[in-house]
Formats: sequence, C-alpha cells, structure tokens
Amino acid sequence: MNLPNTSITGVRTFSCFVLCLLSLVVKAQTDPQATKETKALYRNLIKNQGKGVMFGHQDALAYGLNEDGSRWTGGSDKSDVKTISGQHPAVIGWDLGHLELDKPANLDNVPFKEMRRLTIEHYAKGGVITFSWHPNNPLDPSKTTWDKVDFTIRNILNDPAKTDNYKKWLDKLAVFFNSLKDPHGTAVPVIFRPYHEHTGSWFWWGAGHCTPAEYKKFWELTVNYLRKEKQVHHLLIAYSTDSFTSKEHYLERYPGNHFVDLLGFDLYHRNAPASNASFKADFGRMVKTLEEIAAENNKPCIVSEMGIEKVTEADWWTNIVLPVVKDSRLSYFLVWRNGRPDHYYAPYKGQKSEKDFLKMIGTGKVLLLDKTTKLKLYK
Ligand code: BMA
Repeated sequence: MNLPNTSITGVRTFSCFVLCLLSLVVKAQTDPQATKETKALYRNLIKNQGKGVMFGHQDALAYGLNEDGSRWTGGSDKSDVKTISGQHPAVIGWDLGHLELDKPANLDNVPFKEMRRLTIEHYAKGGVITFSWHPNNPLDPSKTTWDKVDFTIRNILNDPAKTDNYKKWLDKLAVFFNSLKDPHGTAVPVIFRPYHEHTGSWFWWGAGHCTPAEYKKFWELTVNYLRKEKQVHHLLIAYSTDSFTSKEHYLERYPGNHFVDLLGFDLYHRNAPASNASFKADFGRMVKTLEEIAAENNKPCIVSEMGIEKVTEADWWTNIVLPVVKDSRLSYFLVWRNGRPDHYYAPYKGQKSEKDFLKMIGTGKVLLLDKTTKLKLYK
C-alpha cells in the first residue's frame, strides 16, 4: 500500500512510541508499587549486566571457619571471604526456614534478629541481600522441607482452610520483611527466592509432587498475597530451578513475567575431579541458555546457588568458574554456606583454594563489596 509521507512518519512515530512504552514496561520490576530503592536496584542490575559479576556467599556474616578448620559464629563485621581478601562478599544470602514455626533462629541456627541486623548493615554498605526459604511442610509443620508427601500444593490450593493456614505462614514472612528498615525508616530491598530447585523432587514443592499448573498457581498466590494483602513492596522475586536440560525445561514451571524479576538456577559440582569437564560444560550451557531467556524477557539473571563441597579443587575458581562467568551477563553467583568443617563452599584462611580465589578476584571480573558499593545500586 502506498501511504503519503506524512502518514508514514506518523505511523513510525506512533510505533516508536508504543515500542518505547513497551520496553519501559517490560524492563521494570514486576511490582508497580515497589519502593524507590527497590526500583533502583532492579534498574541497576540491568544497567550493570556485562560489567562484572558479583560474588555471593550464604550466611557469610553469621559464621564460618577458622584457619584450623574449627567454626566461628557471631563475628563482628567478619566473613571468611573478608578474612582472606579484606572485603566482604557483594551478595549475602540468608534462609528464612523455621521463621514460619516462630523459632528464634533459622534451620541452620542463625538468629533472625542477627539476620535482620546484618542485612541492614550490608545494605548500608551498598551490598545486595537475598533470601531463600526452606519452610517445613504447611500441612504438617512437624515435617521438614525435605518431606516428600505428594500433592501438598494441590491440597493447599483446593482447601480454603488450608490456604488460610498457609497464609498465616506468609504473614510471618511479611512481618519479618517489613521489619527490614534502615535507621531512616527506609525498607531494605531484598531478593526473595521462594520454592527453589523445583525441577528436582527433594522438596515438597518439587516437580514430582505437583503439576506445572499447580506450582505456578501456588507461586502466584504467594507473591500476590505478600504484595497485595500484606503490602510488602521491597522485594524482587527470583525464580530458580535446579539443573535443566533446555529452555523448555527451564520454563516449564515459570509463573510468568508478572511474577518473576530475576531468573536463576542452582547447580552443584559433585564427583570432582572425574566430573570436572562435564560440570564445566553443563554450567556453561546453562548460563548461555539463561542469558538467552533473560535477554528475551528483559530480566537480570543469576546463579542463585552453586559450589563444590569443601572446594576440593585448588584451582576451581579460575579453572571452572571464571571461564564461564567472566564475560557473562550474570548479576551474581552465590556459593553455599561455610557450615561445618565437612560442609563449606567458600575458601577460608589457609583453605587450599584461597590463592586461586584471590586470583579470580584479581582479574576484576568478579566483584566483592568494595566494587559493588561503587555501583550505587540503590540510587
Ligand atoms: C543444605 C545444607 C543443609 C542446610 C540447608 C538449608 O544445602 O547446607 O545443612 O540446612 O541447605 O540451608
């Protein structure tokens, strides 16, 4: 069709306007009422993609391991990574498991009061905080998060009394989240990562215990309740699978772009050194796929949990991790907790991978707290 020039210009201007508007909409975090600082965090995670990957460590500020391998707890401004590098991790992970049971400490004995204090402190320094949740089974709170009863989710969704009981657990989460306020009264933005590793079946929300539709509905209920009923507006929501075989597999239980801010996955390296090459290849493949999905949906991407127990490979950081993450668009990768002498994932003073970890940091591709503070993620 032949259009006069003026209408072509008009059509172009209009399409441009629609496209710009659309890109603004899809680039925003999913909670339209998110606080200023939460919006800033989301925007800055997108803006800094490809400019360095932040390093995260679960429970890093609450406990760790001494040079002789014994445990320390309740340190003052201490973390194993700081002891060896002079800097805290950029991202601190915490777990909310047992908050739903009104316990004073989480399932790994971190007191919630301490978690709150350290979260607020880390935010004040410009770091990032993320919360996972290993709740017990809502239908029988005496059963742990690893309880394998089928159809817990179906039962919660189909029985209004059970839904209400589940919401009581969310009320407790909301109280905790809403208590994360800095001395000026500003709510501390945090990344909430519920119902993780759901491509596996070891948790009651796992793939073997609910259908994709039930998982999505349950996720939607959780996010909507926190936002709309409890007015929690300082969360970015992270979706994190365990290992996956393809884009379709990754997205099979994806609750949709309106309910997810960050895309992630968890992956552990087991059976080293025999599996070194295959782990590196799988890790690389999953990061590539994640980057593609994140680009298509305009969302930041993360490796929400990873590690090799006891870091048994002395050059794990520069040989296995760095080649995959260094030129990626990941916002961060987080290694699991330094819980016990036989269960740790970050180097501590004298640990065999300490030097290699520092070498990785020295490349400038992986960021600790000092570099992260400069990014001014909340402005
Ligand atoms: C697992 C282990 C457990 C811990 C759980 C939840 O990977 O570290 O010891 O209780 O995570 O943090």
